[in-house]
Amino acid sequence: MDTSSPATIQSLDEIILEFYAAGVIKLGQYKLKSGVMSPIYIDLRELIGFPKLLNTAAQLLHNVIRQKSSSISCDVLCGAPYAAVPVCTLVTVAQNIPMVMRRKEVKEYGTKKAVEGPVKDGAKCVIIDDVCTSGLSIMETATDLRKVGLVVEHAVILLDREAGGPFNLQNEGITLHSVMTLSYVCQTLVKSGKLDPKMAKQIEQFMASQAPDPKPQKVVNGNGLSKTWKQQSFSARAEHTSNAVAKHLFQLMDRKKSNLIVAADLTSTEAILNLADAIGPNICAFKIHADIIDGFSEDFVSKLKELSQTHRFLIFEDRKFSDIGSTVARQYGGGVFQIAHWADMVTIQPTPGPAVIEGLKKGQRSGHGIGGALIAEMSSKGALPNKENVAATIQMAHDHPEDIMGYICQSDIDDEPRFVRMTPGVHISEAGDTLGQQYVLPETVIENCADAVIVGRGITEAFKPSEAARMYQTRAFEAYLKRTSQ
Ligand code: S5P
Repeated sequence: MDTSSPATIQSLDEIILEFYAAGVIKLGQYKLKSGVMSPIYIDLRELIGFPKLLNTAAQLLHNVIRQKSSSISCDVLCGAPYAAVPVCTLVTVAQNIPMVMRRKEVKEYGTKKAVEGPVKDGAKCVIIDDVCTSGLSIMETATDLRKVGLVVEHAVILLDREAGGPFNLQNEGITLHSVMTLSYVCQTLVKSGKLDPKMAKQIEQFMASQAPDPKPQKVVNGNGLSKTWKQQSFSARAEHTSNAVAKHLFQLMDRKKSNLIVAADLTSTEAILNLADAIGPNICAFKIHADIIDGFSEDFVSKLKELSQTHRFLIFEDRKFSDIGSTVARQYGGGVFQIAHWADMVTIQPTPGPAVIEGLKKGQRSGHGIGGALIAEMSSKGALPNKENVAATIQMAHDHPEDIMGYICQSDIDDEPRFVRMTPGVHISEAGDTLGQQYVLPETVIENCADAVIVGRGITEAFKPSEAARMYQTRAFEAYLKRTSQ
């Protein structure tokens, strides 16, 4: 948010109050695109009734592009349809930069173009939008712009609703720049007496339920001693990590009250998408094996990504990368699956040594690092136990904190709070399968070594998967709460 000088803060406050008076900022109960009811609504379409305010909004956006000109290179602008088109037109005039228009509905006649205007292959296009919630609308626009050859790396918006938009977009290679945040708008309205503090609290709670909250927590016991990683809350540990994926996952687990990762080891795209939609609200991450899916396609990926944004879960590809750097760079960044384009997290076998991480970095396509989960210990019967290998795996994680977000493990292997521990081989029946899988109860693994449980057939083969997911979610999260209260 751009509040770099007191003069800017002052004028921004005044502008917010003018927006409020004009009905651009509304308080009440409004349905968002996601279907969620929100106690506050920002509707930039109202601005066209107030030319002076429309111009002010354009100037605010223009200032962000100008101030960040060293990082935002821009050959052409695109206002996200349709609310941002008028304001974008004013920015193109102020900046003297051409503009393209994206059509939401492609015409059945004429040129049938989805993007109108001066489209040059490789030209850098900056998206202008009013508000960002999860980033879905900006992504839809970016997808169409990219299809015609434009390069989209930045989006500039008026208001960030702080519901994970910047993270989701970074994941797609787009950096989001906002003029103001929803919390700042609320603070300004409370300060000026326009918003009742009780209502502000309600909005704050609504936002907390929607978005990650990076509030730091002190990490000491009542006796002043440092807490072990197991005693610390997810939100406190989010503060200890510089890894964007680990941070996001810790915050998501805290907000969604879910430390359940589902292993969706199904082979039909339809079954996988149905499962993701049914249990999306109960999970923090959705793990797949792309190479067992029949008919894996770009369309499947885009549907899964849409569900991940609607239900707020991360996509986890269990590829278990295990080769020399140059090979994994290709396996990750290209080939049939194009994993780097859609996976928030991937599993990595440490056996090739640090070269495997360097290779993945080379194949990287997103802006938030590879989200690597190092396989430290496996759940299968007879898995090769080797103390030295585990120690070397921990060292690899410590040497690459920007790219390694956590471990797949079966025991308490490390004291460092910044990594997310994920444990598979979890089921409410501890019988195991006929091919070497061994199971432990969710409570046991959370108490012993895990932050998140990975559950596959316990959910996918349940009579009612959504009920099973709810049950695993409750049991795993309650075990985490019990552990952190000790
Ligand atoms: O050690 C491991 C590591 C992994 S990632 N043991 C595992 O079982 N996994 C994965 O977790 C495995 O590939 C599968 O996708 C999931 C466990 O599935 P379930 O049906 O046995 O719960």
